[in-house]
Amino acid sequence: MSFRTTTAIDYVEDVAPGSGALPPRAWYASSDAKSLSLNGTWRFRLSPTAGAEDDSFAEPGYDAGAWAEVAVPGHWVLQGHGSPIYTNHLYPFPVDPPRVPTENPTGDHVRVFDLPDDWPSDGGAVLRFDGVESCARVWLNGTELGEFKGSRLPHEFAVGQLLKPAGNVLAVRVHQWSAGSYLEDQDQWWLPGIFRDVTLLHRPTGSVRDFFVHASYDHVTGEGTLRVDSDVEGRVTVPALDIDVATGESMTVAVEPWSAETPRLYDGRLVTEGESVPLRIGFRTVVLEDGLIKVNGKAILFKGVNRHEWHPEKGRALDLETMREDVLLMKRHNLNAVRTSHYPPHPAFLDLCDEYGLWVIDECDLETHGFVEQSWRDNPVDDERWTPALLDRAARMVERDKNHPSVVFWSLGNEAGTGRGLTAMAEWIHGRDSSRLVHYEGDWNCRDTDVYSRMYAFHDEVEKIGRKLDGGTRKRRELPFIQCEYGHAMGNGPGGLADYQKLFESYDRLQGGFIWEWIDHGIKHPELGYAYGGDFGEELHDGNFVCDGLIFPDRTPSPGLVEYKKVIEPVGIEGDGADGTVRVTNKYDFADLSALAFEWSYQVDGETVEAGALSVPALAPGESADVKLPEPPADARGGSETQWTVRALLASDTAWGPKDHEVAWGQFPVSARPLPAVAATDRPTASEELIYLGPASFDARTGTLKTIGGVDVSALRLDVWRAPTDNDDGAEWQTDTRYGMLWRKYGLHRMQHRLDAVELGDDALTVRTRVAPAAWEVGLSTVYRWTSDGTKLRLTVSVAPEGDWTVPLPRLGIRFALAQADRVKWFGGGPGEAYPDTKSASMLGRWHSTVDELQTPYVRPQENGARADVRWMEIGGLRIEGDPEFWFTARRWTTEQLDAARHRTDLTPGDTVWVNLDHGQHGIGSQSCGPGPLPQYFLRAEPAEFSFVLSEVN
Ligand code: IPT
Repeated sequence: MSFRTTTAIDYVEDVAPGSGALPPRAWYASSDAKSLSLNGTWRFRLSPTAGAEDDSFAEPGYDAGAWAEVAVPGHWVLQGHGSPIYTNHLYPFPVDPPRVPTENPTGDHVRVFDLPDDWPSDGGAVLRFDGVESCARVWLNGTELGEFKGSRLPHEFAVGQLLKPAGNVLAVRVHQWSAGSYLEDQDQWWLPGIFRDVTLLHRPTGSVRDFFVHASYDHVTGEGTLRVDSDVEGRVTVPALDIDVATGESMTVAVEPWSAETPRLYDGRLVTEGESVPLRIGFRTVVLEDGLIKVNGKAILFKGVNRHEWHPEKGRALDLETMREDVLLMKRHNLNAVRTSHYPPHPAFLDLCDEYGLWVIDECDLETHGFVEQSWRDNPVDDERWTPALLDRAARMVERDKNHPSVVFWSLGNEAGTGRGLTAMAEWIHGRDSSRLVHYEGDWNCRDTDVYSRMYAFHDEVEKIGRKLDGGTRKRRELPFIQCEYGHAMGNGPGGLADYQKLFESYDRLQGGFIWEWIDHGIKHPELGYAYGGDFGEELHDGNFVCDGLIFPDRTPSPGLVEYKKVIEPVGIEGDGADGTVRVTNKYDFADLSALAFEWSYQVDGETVEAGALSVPALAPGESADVKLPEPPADARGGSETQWTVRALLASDTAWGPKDHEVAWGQFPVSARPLPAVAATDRPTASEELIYLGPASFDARTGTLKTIGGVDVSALRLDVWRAPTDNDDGAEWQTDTRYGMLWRKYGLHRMQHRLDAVELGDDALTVRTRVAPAAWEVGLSTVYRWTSDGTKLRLTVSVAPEGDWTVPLPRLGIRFALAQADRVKWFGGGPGEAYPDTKSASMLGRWHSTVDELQTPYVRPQENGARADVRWMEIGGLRIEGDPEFWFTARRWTTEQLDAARHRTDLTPGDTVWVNLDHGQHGIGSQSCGPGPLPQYFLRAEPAEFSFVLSEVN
């Protein structure tokens, strides 16, 4: 017997978007119509299936007093009811569209509310949901209003006729899984709940319903044209422009245009018979012209990031201050663009983008990535039954967000393959809004789009595209190129950003890109620090692939953001120390340099001896000037390393940054560093147990260093291992070699040190060893040669690879343990972490820190915290000078412990400090989703020799 019953829950698996809701419209705040926020504490009951409970809870009089409580906006799984699930692209349920599992966590929500005393009795009212995941059915005072899907899109219901002055019962049934889930397969946590605002809006008679602000800019005449279309007639005023016109009528006046760099907004008003609505108007024109994306007549360069909405405790329920924090952090780090991956954000975020100035690619709430596993068979975007749902989603995005000047592109969605549904969306969007361009990455033929967009294309391919040698369809060949995702910021990295930026700045067709992604989606966890995939016992999960942001879950910038800020800085500062000039280039697209103040400083051995203001002309975009630096300070000591530093700072407070905030900088050497020299005048002597040389003692049997003066040093030896980064490990689908895996295979984490000889010579102690892994023929013949002038100790390490090395080395240097150390001082790159392909932001100078502060707390622990180009450092009573410069890391745990740790809390600091002094580090790359390190950043197993001069600090 086989049958299927038709039940009241069929809507859950219906491909239709829903029923009962009002048509979509612009999201705006009225100046005079009342509204009532229904955010707050709601009664909550969780059921295991969609039909476990009947709908009697929606009846007035139902007593939900014994139910639990949840905060709205919020996700119930982050409030103690059930658990979050993280998958990247795999559906966490069987793929059988549009069916969903019987086990379908369902949250019944009830809120009882009174109308405020001054709530008008005339007109109507609308109940608005800004976001509910993934499917909701709604009742007010026992009357069903309808049901909807489209988690990150607004839905409104007309409710005026149902409202009572007091005791209104709003009941919402939310299902975690629905047909809509098939359209929402974004790489993020699955988090059911009413996670955005719920608001009751009074709609006075004669109020505005929907309106469309058309505000274009003619860069030839300098005039803007404004027309506000409204489905309820009224007048439009903009006092600063003397505009007072009827809706539907155009007016052209001289204006200052809006751009992300100069976000000029004009306050205006739309007044209808029943309502007054504030407008914030930005005049700008976006076109595709000469194969380029142009705004106000100029080609723009995106320096962008993909932003998911994330808060470590609240998930995707963000408050305004968190959104503002994101925007301010972006502006302060020189970003100019956001792709709202992969759904329209909370609408207030777009207000902030208008206000502070960010180009926005507004992306529709659509992704069907899991169908890739079946070669896209049954993909909803190529199945006409789903097209109404796709068009509904497109309309809800466009109508909601159409009045934001910051939005320059509509994106159809992400990773959904190709299909007729996408084409239908693009056609509808182009028809509805011809003032913006359409983006979608998934179709490399660009059938429906106005830009050729790719993700994670390697540098060489990007260059080929820049040179227009990539072929492709005729249409594609005429389109500009962006990387909607690149620079995968998972863990330590991404590397290679500067190399991308060089390409973007060299070829007109390349109009920049968007780093993946803004923030680590770690969930605050009492035992783990931050939880990631698998930490909630998920049956399927993708681990820490969800922690791949430029900022940590608590919004502290990670080194990747600091690097990106430097790479995309809007002012080029290149100097020539020898002739004392600096070439300043304005890399903005619209702004001149008048908002910036320039400053020069002169460093001797990393210490600033003199500084002053540098007068730089207010260069127009694209212009350069050679500016003469002052005479170098007369008292600059001879025989030292000297350099210039030139910085561009905010000349005064701006909306997003204080006066003196650093925007860009450059450094250039004047005289080179004298290398440390130690005369080998001391002769090693031996007792039964110890060998003595200068200030040091060694174990007589093994030749291992024991003390330098009063400082105990132990376990000093060659080290090639680093705790693999996410980028070292690479993603399993990567086709090119993943060295993190091979390093482990070849045993670089378990190298054995064979002692071959301890030789006491006239002027040196020489220790000969062979460092090699069990099971393999490869090895590193390693000689430690110690000399001294009686006060200082010099170690020269010579390394000669043996056998057939097919992998680069993770690192090459020495490591040792200090029984005690805390404060660290150095002259070299800083203040933050750097690796060969992530060191643009490493500034040469004198820095200090503590061992604890040197650590970069990646959510999944891994190699971190190296400082680059170090001339000398002091730690634990030792002074170490490098010949040549070196890298260092220092930690209160071993590399092996770091490697074994899965969460921050697995690392327990000990007193012993492990110091690595490296001659080389392998590049970082972006192979967790993208290219590995470029060849020039490889640390190849090659013969090497490097020295350190060690002495006790007095
Ligand atoms: C790409 C996705 O668009 C994005 O959502 C995210 O998953 C990112 O990768 C990796 O973190 S898809 C990529 C696997 C080609």
